[in-house]
Amino acid sequence: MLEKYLEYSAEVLEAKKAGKAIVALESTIISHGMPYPQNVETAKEVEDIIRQGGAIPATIAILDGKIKIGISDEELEFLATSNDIEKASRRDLPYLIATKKNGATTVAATMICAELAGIEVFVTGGIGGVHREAETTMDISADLQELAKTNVAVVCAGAKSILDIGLTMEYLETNGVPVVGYETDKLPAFYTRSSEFDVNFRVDDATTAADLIRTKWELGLNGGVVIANPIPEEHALEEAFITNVIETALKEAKENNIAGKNVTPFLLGKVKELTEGTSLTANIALVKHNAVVGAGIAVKLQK
Ligand code: PSU
Ligand code: MN
Repeated sequence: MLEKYLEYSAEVLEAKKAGKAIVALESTIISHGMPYPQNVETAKEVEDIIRQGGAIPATIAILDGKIKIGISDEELEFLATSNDIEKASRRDLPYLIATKKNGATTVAATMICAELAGIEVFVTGGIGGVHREAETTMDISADLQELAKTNVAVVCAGAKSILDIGLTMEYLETNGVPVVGYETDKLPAFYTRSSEFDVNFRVDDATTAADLIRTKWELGLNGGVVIANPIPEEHALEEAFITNVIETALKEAKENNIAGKNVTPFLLGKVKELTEGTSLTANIALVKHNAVVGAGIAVKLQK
């Protein structure tokens, strides 16, 4: 029944049969997160890092209404250059699939598709969360609800301070989602290695992370685990600089009455524009670092 919706790449299918570790990757970062050609280059490099780490990469996207688990070079190029790719979160999947459209999967949608494909680890840049002033806008990313119920571990560099990071942590706590610092006590804030918030738990190696994830699911405690891995020191941005940029982006979003699924892309686009490439370099570096850590955890989970 489900299988008719899924289409595996040859590499991923072979890995599944052989019982190899597989790591899911999202496509919003390709279609809406980075400019061309850096988006294609980064996606390929990240896939290679995962292979070097002993796992098989599965980039996930919706193409012609099929849930792609692993994509070809041509499909990657298409996702990276076409203007016709919807940002696809949980809500959008049924429509895009039923009407045979294209979609770049968010963290929430990638988690859903990864679970359908039996993939336990997912590597990305940053997760969505509770937006600032959510107490009046009610803007809370569907990523958080997905983390509450879908059994996929998400390796990321924390959450950007376009969000209310404190409220995001509260939401995750309410929903029983452990936020685990990878070699850190502080919650990373994407461009910076730390924030004013502590992680819930710290682990210093892939084995401990994998043990925690496996234990959660064996106990029947459904939902994700956030593995928060700080950006490498040499690529971290200066905190005052990025705070300033984010404040400006938030102000412009408000002035332009941006709402719904456009909020996050608008804010990310503004940050990109205002930082003239330094944020892109940082973004590429942190995703690659997350790939190293994610592959390591996936390999341990498979044992
Ligand atoms: N945060 C980032 N980079 C991103 C996103 C969030 O730092 O690319 C993307 C991810 O795909 C995430 C989505 O799942 O935005 C969240 O969108 P929303 O807030 O509309 O749920
Ligand atoms: Mn939102």
